[in-house]
Amino acid sequence: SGKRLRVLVDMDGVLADFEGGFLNKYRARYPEEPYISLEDRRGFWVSAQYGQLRSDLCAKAISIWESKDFFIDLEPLPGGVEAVKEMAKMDDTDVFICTSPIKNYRHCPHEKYAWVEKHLGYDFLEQVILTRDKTLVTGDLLIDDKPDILGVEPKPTWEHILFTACHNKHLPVSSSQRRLLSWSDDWRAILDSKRQ
Ligand code: DGP
Repeated sequence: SGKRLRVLVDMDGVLADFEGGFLNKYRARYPEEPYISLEDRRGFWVSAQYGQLRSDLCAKAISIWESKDFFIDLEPLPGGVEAVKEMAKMDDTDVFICTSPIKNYRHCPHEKYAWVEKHLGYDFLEQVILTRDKTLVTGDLLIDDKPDILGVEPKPTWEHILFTACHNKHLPVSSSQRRLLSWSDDWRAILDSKRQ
């Protein structure tokens, strides 16, 4: 038995359905405006693709996730909450939720904690890391749907596992990068591959 394994799990797009929640609320609020189906999503930044569709739609997109109740209302992605709970019970394993809040802090940080309490329980609040720079957090694995995770630390300790999402599924994965296709994929094997 070696040292403990530390797993960092992203929230939006990995545990919480940011893309689905965004599209539903955008279409409800702006029923007459064009939208981008999840099938047609490309690129991590939702506002960038809406801005390409029509320049004023960038601000309309942003208005959705800056609204009260956007983050707390996000549905869990299939199997994510169950996987994180199972991981946390494994021997020699520490799980943290590592998530970047939006800079408009009126609702987002509060609702991210509330979401974790609602879906994972009060005690899991101990495991929450809010940071805009994930390269500063040490861990063995970072499961995240963002293709490029950059920050001030050029050599982060974690291996980034790219979690498949509507916006990244067409991207060629660099030979060195591993993917988790969904929570039905073999996340246990990925954890085991990092154990000493
Ligand atoms: P993370 O998944 O932890 O890297 O957090 C990124 C956050 O940014 C998440 O809440 C999704 C959100 N997001 C998605 N698209 C955009 C965008 O175009 N602009 C901004 N400001 N945030 C976005």
